[in-house]
Amino acid sequence: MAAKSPRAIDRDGTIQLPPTARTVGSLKYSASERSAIPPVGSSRKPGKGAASAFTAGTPAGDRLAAADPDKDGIINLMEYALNTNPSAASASPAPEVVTVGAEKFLQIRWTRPNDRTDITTAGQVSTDLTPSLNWVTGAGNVTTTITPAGAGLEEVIIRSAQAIGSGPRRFLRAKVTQL
Ligand SMILES: [Ca+2]
Repeated sequence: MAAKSPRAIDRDGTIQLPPTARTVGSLKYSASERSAIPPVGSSRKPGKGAASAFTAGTPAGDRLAAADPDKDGIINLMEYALNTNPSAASASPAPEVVTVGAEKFLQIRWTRPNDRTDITTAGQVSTDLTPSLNWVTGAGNVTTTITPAGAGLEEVIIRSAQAIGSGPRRFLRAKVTQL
């Protein structure tokens, strides 16, 4: 396995995937290895649903934002952002190609509870996968829209602003930052 350097990405989790016109590539996660990040998804406010997203008895170390106790490659912070179960291996949202007018765009889309006010979620694009060096944001590059999606839910859509086939290969990812 090629050595990548998730260490360059601090205090965040990412999803990144190759944007080709023909395929929807596998999702890749890179994550902070920092261990001082406080747990996420483990102490929701009263009345906001489950007290913990973790299986009872999960050690404190496995509840840290950067931990991955179910070893599915998705750190807890991203599990929280994606609304997947941090205690059971989960599938990540499949990348999609969406048609807008006559053009096609790469996007990532998922639905989650609308109470994720303790994180930010933002799309980024890059022409390569050099960690943290070439990832860019901005409406001219990528859009991130979060809209209501029914009772207590919201839909996150991260979409490349570059139509497929209209420029160089680009990678797309969701960056989640704990506030
Ligand atoms: Ca995990």
